[in-house]
Amino acid sequence: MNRYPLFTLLIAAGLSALCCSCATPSKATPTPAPEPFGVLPSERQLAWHELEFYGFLHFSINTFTDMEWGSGEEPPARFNPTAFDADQIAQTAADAGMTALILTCKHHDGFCLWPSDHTEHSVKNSPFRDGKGDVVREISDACRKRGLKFGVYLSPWDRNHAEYGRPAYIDYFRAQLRELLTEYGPIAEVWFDGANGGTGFYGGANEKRNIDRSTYYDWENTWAIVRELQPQAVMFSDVGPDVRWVGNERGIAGDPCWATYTPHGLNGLKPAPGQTMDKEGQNGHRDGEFWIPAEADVSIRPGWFYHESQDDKVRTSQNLVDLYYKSVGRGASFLLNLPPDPRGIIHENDVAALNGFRAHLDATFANNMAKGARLTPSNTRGNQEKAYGAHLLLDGDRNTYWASDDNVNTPTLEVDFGQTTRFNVIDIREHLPLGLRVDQWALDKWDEGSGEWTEFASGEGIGNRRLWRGETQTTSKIRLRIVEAPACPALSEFGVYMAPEWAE
Ligand code: FUL
Repeated sequence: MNRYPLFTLLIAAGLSALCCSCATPSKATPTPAPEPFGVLPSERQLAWHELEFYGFLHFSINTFTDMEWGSGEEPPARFNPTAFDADQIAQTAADAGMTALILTCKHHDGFCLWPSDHTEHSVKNSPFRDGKGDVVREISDACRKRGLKFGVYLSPWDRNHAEYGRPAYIDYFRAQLRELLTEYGPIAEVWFDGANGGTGFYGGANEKRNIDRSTYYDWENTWAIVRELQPQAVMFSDVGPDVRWVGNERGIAGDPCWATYTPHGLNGLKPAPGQTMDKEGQNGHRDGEFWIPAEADVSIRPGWFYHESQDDKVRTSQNLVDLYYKSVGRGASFLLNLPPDPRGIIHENDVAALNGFRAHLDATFANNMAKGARLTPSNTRGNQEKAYGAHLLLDGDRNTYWASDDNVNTPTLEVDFGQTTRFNVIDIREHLPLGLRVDQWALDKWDEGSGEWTEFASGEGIGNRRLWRGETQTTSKIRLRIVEAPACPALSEFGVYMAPEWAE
């Protein structure tokens, strides 16, 4: 039975209604976080998004034979680095600001950089460390020593193996995968190339072996081995399942580059590595069925492997910075290949280009000018400054975010510097656990003369990171406008920077 008289209940109801409608809701009614929108990233993908910029190491017999694709016939004795130094390689990557390294443990020619129990075609039959060496061990250890994550490239295609194209090879491939995933500590990424099938040595058969790319590797069960042994590792291929190819080897993501994607097979076939409409990877799909973000891979030289003839063709620091903005700055990751030379180290010219790249980015991102500014959002979710306020855009924490009320999908954010300010880079990040919530955005600057806002930038999609870089702007305040969004935005970071001029 109700113990309270009716009027008491009415007063209580009135009070709580008042409390809900007043400017500062009571502590008892915190506004819940926005509902997630669309498909969402997994925990392992969220961790991968933080890596942003990392390196590829193409190193194998090709380094010594001046080849890009070895035929598989090369004797292991050809692998003979004269001054292999995993510490120099990993330190070069760390100094460049890379967060991980992915090593070609086995490229298409089948030579293994570790002493696999399942083949003689490996370092154990080379002069390297008198046949007792293990490049995978040395590189993975050197990475870990510096806090770099480690990833493995294991070519599905093997031009050396006699059984390639037949079921026995799949057992071999999987046994190798198990070795790499159990003997070398935590693995951050497993890289499955789409190039597979064709001519090769194949144990002396020297013939062409085509495979059915949809069925031969039985990818679902191959991927299951990675999930079983290294559940935190992401898998890369044309079709994911965790990270997709960006559809070109130029290191350039599409604009926009949605993290959502639906792989489509070629000619109506089931999508599989090497059999996908991979150009679609450049932009992804706004309404994609899966969260499979893009990785933009490119080499610092024309080739993936080292060639002395390319020593004077190393990308410039400026070019590398440009690629950074066109990959990381479009929400993809930047996978830059650094091919060790026949000494077994990263060549001086490559190191010099990386140093210039890093120095430029460090100088650019040293000072976020939004930190000294007054931020005025047009709306703060539930008026809850502490939980959803614009100050959270400046705390460097991806887990906090500025959000607006449900149905307030196009809020604005004014950033008042309090003085005339010059900048040429803007950095915006979405809170990914809540999905891709922004379709269109624009940036305005305040024009003192006319007393009006004028737009200086606009774009489609934000995602993990959206970097705008352009003409230097001079103004005392700017405004971010969310122009179109299917749900209230949740932005985790906002930055305003001045990139230095390049010295001639
Ligand atoms: C391609 C390979 O064929 C190249 O040799 C290189 O490994 C590149 C990263 O992927 O598909």
